[in-house]
Formats: sequence, C-alpha cells, structure tokens
Amino acid sequence: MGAQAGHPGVGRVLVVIPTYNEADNVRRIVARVRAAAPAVDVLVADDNSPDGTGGIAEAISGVDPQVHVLHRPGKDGLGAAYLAGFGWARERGYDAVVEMDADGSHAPEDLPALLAAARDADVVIGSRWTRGARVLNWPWRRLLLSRVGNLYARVALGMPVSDATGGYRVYRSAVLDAIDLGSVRSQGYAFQVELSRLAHRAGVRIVEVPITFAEREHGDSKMSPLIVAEALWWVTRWGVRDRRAAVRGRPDALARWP
Ligand SMILES: Nc1nc2c(ncn2[C@@H]2O[C@H](COP(=O)(O)OP(=O)(O)OP(=O)(O)O)[C@@H](O)[C@H]2O)c(=O)[nH]1
Ligand SMILES: [Mg+2]
Repeated sequence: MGAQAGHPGVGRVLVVIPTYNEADNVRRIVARVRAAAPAVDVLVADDNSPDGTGGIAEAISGVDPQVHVLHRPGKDGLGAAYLAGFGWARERGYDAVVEMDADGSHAPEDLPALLAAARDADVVIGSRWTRGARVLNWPWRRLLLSRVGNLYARVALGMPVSDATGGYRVYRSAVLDAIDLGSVRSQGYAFQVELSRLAHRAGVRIVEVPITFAEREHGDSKMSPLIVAEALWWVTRWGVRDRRAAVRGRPDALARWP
C-alpha cells in the first residue's frame, strides 16, 4: 500500500484509472499522477484490453508499490470498472477515491487543486464549465454536446452542478458509504450523472473546481452514440420521476425509485 501517510487533510487517496485499450497512454498517465501527487496510490482498472494495457500496468506495478492493477475479465463499461475500483478502495480503507480517464484529458497536474478542495467537501468535480476552466482541442460538436447535455441534466434534475457528466472527481469515502452504489445501473456518461444525482440527494457537500481539459492525443475514443443515448434516456427518466414524485408531495418516494 502507500508508502506515505496520505494527502494532508484528506487522508489516504486512491486514483482509479479505468482502461480499455490504452497501451499508448497508461505509462504516461500513471507517471504524471505519481509526479503531480506523490502521496496518492493508483489503481488501474483494466477490462482485459486486447492491446495489452493490463500487462503494461502490471509491469509498472512491479516496480512501484504505490501502483496497483485490477484485472477484470472483459469489457464491461466505465461504470462497472469504477464500481469495482471503489470496492477495492473501500476494502483497503482508503479515505478518498479519485476518478480519472487514462487518455490525458484529465490533467494529473490539476489533482493537487482537486485534493485541496476535498479538505472542505465530500465530492469535488473537476469542471470544464465553471469560471477559470479551459477546454483544449475539442471539436465544436463535442463542445456543443457537452454544453447541451449538462444544461439538460441541470434543468431536468435540479442539480447545481455545471459539469455533471465530467469524469474527473474526488469522492470522500464517507460519500461512497452514504449512497447506495448497489442501485447504480448506468454505464457511460450517465454513470457520472447518476453519481452526481445520488450525492446531491444524499445532501453532501459538492464543490466544483475549474480544470484544463484536453482532447486525447493517443488511442481511440470509446465514446459512442449509444453512450450519449443512454445518458439522455436516464436523465429524462430520472427527471420525469422526480417531477411526478414532487407533484404527489412524496419526495421520499424518490429514494425507492425505480
Ligand atoms: N475498464 C474500462 N475502461 C473503460 C471502458 N470504456 C472506457 N474506458 C476508459 O474510460 C476512460 C474514458 O473513455 P474515453 O474513450 O476517453 O471516453 P471519453 O473521454 O468520454 O471520450 P473522448 O473524449 O472521445 O476521449 C478511458 O480511460 C477509457 O480507457 C470499459 O468498458 N472498461
Ligand atoms: Mg477521453
């Protein structure tokens, strides 16, 4: 486990990096995390990538005791990989878990600012859409999709979060204990929205920190129209359900749905 006591004010931190075919990125991202935040541990959650990402992660782990690998049998989606990573962290008593993509879009150099914010928050979201944030090299279609998707999620779900689909986050372990992770069903962008929603409904402190987000430079995107459709479907479903429950004056019904 970690050679150091952890991050000041936060405790022992595990950065979970889900990977599927990230052979060109995994060394780079792990090295950047270790340089930017030497006290944190890293868990690469690999879905048996055909390009050998899991083996590369294993080699890194062999020479760095703060790097670990969770080998999963096959591609099962981002959400499932994160839930497995959260479980791994909880079993080992980590105080906070960080979500980070492997492709370099989430700059490890922003991690100290996220962890600093976590001293006074339960959830920290690295936001692309708050003052001071920057989005580099994204085509206008992706910018539009993210802006419109986030606007829709905010309005439909009544959450004061500017980047509910963003996947660069810190969760204090107490939050993961407070929300029912067993009820999570979504996978892609919807997974991030669902966890935002569960955290918001649990009444925990959510803080957003501006990040510099960059388009991936190596490897292929796993984003697909299906992932976008899944998010649209879930957000609409949750939004309709929330409104119905509010109209009936039974907000407690929300906790049991669906
Ligand atoms: N373990 C695991 N990781 C996944 C899976 N799908 C995606 N990932 C990882 O999740 C992270 C985000 O995936 P990306 O393909 O970059 O998706 P994205 O950032 O929404 O899309 P782009 O902006 O096009 O890069 C990357 O680290 C992927 O390797 C999966 O099924 N299993
Ligand atoms: Mg990406």
